[in-house]
Amino acid sequence: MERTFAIIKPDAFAAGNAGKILARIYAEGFKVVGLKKLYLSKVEAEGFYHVHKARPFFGELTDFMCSGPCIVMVLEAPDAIKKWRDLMGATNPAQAEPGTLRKEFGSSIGENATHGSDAPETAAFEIPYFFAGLELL
Ligand code: FUP
Repeated sequence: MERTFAIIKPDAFAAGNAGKILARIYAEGFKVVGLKKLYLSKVEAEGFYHVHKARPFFGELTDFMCSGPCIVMVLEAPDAIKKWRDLMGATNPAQAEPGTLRKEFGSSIGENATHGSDAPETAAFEIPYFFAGLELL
């Protein structure tokens, strides 16, 4: 079993798509180990995306992530990191495969509906950024 960190981003939450995305998560066989709604501050969004600090889109990205509430989750499944990345699809919804969440619910490379850890080291930072061990029993 593996755990990954996932977000239903503010665009998808505001559009009322959280329920549909959760239904896909369950249908694909993930166990939802942790889940909560948050309204990130700018500082919290900047800390989460610190690896992108030098990128030109950092300001826009962090503004977007604190533009409204989101849902943060820990998902568990065999090969969960890759399985969730595959279900999300490409970063840019225009390049995402049909049937993927970003294709269905994303509207641009910035407002792309979902986030997922891209590697075990990333998940190891992202999960405890949002969840205490006691919230993941
Ligand atoms: P991903 O792992 O698919 O979420 O993609 P990245 O880690 O490359 O990027 C993180 C987030 O930055 C994306 F979800 C959206 C945003 N981004 C942009 O806004 N513009 C870009 O050119 C690339 C990424």
